[in-house]
Amino acid sequence: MMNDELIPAELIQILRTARRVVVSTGAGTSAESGVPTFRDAQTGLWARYKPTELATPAAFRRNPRLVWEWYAWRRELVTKAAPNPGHLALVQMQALMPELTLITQNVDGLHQRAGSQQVIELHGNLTRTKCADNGYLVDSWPPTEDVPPHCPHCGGLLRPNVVWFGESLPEETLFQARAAVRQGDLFFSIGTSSFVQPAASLPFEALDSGAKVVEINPDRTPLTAHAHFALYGKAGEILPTLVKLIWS
Ligand code: BV8
Repeated sequence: MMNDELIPAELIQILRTARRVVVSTGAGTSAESGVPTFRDAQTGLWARYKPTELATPAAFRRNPRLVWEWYAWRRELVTKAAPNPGHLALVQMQALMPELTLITQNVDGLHQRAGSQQVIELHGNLTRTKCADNGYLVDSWPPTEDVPPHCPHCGGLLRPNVVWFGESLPEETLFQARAAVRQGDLFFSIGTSSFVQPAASLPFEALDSGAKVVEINPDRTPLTAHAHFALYGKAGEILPTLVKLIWS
């Protein structure tokens, strides 16, 4: 918990009266679960690769085995990770504010494991696998030595069900996120460096719609100067404090 004085009373008042809250999270929300963010050096084996060089269709075409193994390593890491107090505070907020829409750039599924409902996953989910050729989700395949394994339906290569750099976000997902942002009266940007598009535009669309914007991040980002409130700190500390202050 962080000390209450660091939360402006005006923000508490706004939160108590907000009707439609939109929360948009990035990798920093999972940092306290031990899942490395994109800005941290990828630990160990992956220290020599940049995510933006691995999370692309070209990288998969060039070296499908390397990309598949990178995701297998992340899947393993994520499976062992547990939701942190920040994830759990968002579940409490959604229970207390049924109109709360949770949008995430994260592909780790930790919001759902914490209990959040109707999570809008802008960039997919690395615990789900799809065929690189026909795009169908594949939840099981026969044991094989092949890396990546092959689609049991068409023989194409399997890949993680995530949106790579240079790939468009699923239209319906982005449409849902933008509709929620347009109707929201309060927008939280939590644990994101606010660089990756089109996710990074959502808080600005919220500002254009007249919503109040709150950023939670230990560091400054391109959004900080435009946000109504910038709470400098960790999501796992600030969010539980917010929940306590609003509903105590
Ligand atoms: C697209 C899935 C159309 C894969 C990911 C317009 C302008 C400029 C560039 C572009 C543009 N439009 C498109 C682009 C290109 C590109 C892009 O944005 N590039 C970047 C590098 C500038 N965008 C795309 O390609 C998107 N597609 O626009 O389609 C199109 C089609 C063809 C050609 C062109 C365009 C698709 C983007 C999706 C990529 N997939 N993930 C995978 O995960 O493997 S992105 C991936 O990286 C994450 O999902 C996430 O979105 C992003 C990392 O960002 P963050 O989540 O913010 O994490 P980061 O590590 O950066 O920051 C962590 C933050 O947390 C820090 O600020 C830190 O201070 C803070 N923090 C740390 N600890 C804590 C904390 N905060 C709170 N608490 C803590 N404890």
